[in-house]
Order: sequence, then structure tokens, then C-alpha cells
Amino acid sequence: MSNDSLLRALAREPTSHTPVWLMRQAGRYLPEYNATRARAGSFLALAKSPAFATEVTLQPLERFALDAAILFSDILTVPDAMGLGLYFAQGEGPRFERPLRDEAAIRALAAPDPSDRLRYVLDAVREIRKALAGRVPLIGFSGSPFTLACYMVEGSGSDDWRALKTMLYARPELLHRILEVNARAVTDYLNAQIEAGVQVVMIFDTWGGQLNHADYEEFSLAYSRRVIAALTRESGGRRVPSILFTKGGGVWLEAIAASGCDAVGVDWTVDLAAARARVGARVALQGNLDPAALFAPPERVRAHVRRVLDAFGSAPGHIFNLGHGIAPTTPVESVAALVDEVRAYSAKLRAKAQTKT
Ligand code: 1CP
Repeated sequence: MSNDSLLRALAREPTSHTPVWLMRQAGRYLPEYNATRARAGSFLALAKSPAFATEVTLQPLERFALDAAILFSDILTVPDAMGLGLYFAQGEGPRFERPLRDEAAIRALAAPDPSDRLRYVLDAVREIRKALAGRVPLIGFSGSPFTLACYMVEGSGSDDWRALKTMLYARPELLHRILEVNARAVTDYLNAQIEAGVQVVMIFDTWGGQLNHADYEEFSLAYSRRVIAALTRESGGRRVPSILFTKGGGVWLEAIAASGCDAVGVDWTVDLAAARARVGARVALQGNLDPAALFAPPERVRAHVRRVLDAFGSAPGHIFNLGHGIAPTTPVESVAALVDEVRAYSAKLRAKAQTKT
């Protein structure tokens, strides 16, 4: 592979610069993404076509010196494959035609065979690997069992997750039943992605941070841990590292770091210096610039990038990223400034550390 800095950082090995990629790096802030999406007809048509998915996965790499590609897909393809009927209402976010609201539907829920109902994702992985030709590693991903359950019960995104939380507090056994099925589904799906060629896997627990302390362990982390323990460890003679990202998970950093993952994704509420002191060299850390910082002029963006890099320092084991997905109205020049500054400044930090020793 011509650029394996991401894999090296995930293994806490030294790299010449801090590797950088961005959550939602392929998306609506890029004019070429919007053009391809218009040609495809809709987001779902785009995601379900391996040729279009390959095209948009590579788009950000053509513009910026990114150190990884991430499969273009969505976490909600898994519940869609379970028969919940994913659709996008005009001008609104994702929705399900058949959310899980009664016991009969929950009892009937089953993990899908990824080689059948999610074949288009696996075809996209194979096509993207070919198109990348070893330039950078390809990251595969899934929602966490809990975050998928949020959408499956609620039927859409939500500010308060009222339907989900009502089930959690009133009928916890029903939520556990969904989570059992989801853990199996996520494990099979990620292992199928690994078999198809992804070189890193990431679990997005976007809504785990909405839970109370004890419930986070019981309903979210316990199931992610189970998935991680059942992941294929090696493929093509290389370790396949896993990244667990929990938005709002900073308070549970030690527990997340002990989940079996190779790296913990952190949002911007976390101080990277303190985080490193808390977890040591047990795991790598990924993050954590506030995506809203990209609305500042390029020189300010560069200063905020340096602050994140300074907080972690020059030791191995940092992957630069945002603390959550990039916003659709982000200026492209800000992203260019971010990537350029990560490369230049992190190389300088390492050189400085070396002259000191
Ligand atoms: O109109 C469009 O073009 C659709 C916008 C969009 C995009 C670009 C959606 C709908 N999904 C995606 C792609 C996507 N989703 C990727 C692609 C790879 C990349 O470049 O990073 C990834 C990794 C995701 C993951 C995802 N989808 C998450 C987890 C990460 C996160 O941002 O928290 C979540 C929660 C979703 C659900 C989802 N899908 C789409 C939207 C708008 C949402 C959020 C819905 C909500 O909660 O309101």
C-alpha cells in the first residue's frame, strides 16, 4: 500500500505525519457529490449502485491529501435489509415505513444474510478497492446495535428519542431482543465487508451518549463489545483494526477503551491530552475538531487544527478527524486548509520532538 499511515497509527506505530480523514468526507459540501447524486436520482439510488458509490467514495481523495477512504453507504442499510423499508421524504431525513412498535414485529425480527440483502454494499467494497489500487486503506462501517435500534424503534431521527426511551424504561426486554438481533446483524455485516476487502472497520454509536450511566453499559457498550469480540481479526495477512466512535462518550472513555477496539473516536467535548492520560497507549484516539470550526476563515481553521494536534502531542496513535460528521454547508476551502495543516504541522511537531531527544 502506498500510504499506510492510518493502519500504522491504529497500531500505535510512528508515522511521518498524523493521518487524517473526515467523517462524511463524501457528501453534500462537495459540488461533484451533488452532481453525481442528481445523476443517480436520489441518495438511495446512489448508495445502492456500486458504480456511483465508488465514484463518490473517491471524490474527496481527488481534492484533498486524505489518508483513508470510507465506503460510501449509510448505517440505515442494515435495518432496511431487515425489512423496515428505508425511505427519504422530500427535504427530510431518513425514515422507516415499518418502525418496530409492537411485540410481534420485534419477535419476528431477524439478522439479514449480508451476501443476499446487502450484496450491493459488498459489490461496492470490491469495486472501491479496485479503484483505489492501494493508494490508501478503505474503512468499512456499521451503526452500533444501539444506534441502529434508535432509528428502528423511532422510525426516524429524533431530538429526544421518546419512543426508544419509552421502550427502554417500560419494556427493556423488548429492546434487549432488538439489540441481540442487531449485534448478530452488525457482526455478520462487518465480517462480510472485511471479506469483501475493507481494511479497517468503524462502529458509529452516534446516540449512545443519550443514555444514563448504567444504561450506556447495559444497552450500548455491552453489545458493541460483543460485536468487536466476534470480528474477523486478520485479512490478507494484516490485522483489521476496529474504531468505536461514541458521540458524547467522553465520560466513559476508559470503559470504551477496554471494549476490545483498537481506537476510540471522540467528539470535541473531550480534551485529547486528558484522554491520552486516561487511556494510555492501550488504544489509538481518533478526533476531534468541532465540525463547526470549519465555518471560520481558513487561517482560523488552521489555528484550531494546530490546537487539536498540540493537545495530543507527537506520540504515535492519533488519527485526526472531526468530532462528528462534516456539515453540508461547509466551505470546501476550509476542508482544504484543514487537511493541509494536519500534514504540515504534524510533520513539524515530530521533527521538533526528535531534535529534543
Ligand atoms: O441527501 C443526501 O445526500 C443524504 C445525506 C447522507 C449522506 C451523505 C445520508 C443520509 N447518509 C450519508 C452517507 C453516510 N452516512 C456515510 C458515508 C461515508 C462518509 O463519507 O463518511 C456515513 C459513514 C454515514 C453514517 C451515518 N448515517 C450515521 C453515523 C454517523 C453520524 O453522522 O452520526 C448516522 C446517524 C446516519 C443516519 C443518517 N443518514 C442520512 C442522514 C441525514 C442521517 C442522520 C439522520 C438523523 O438522525 O436525523
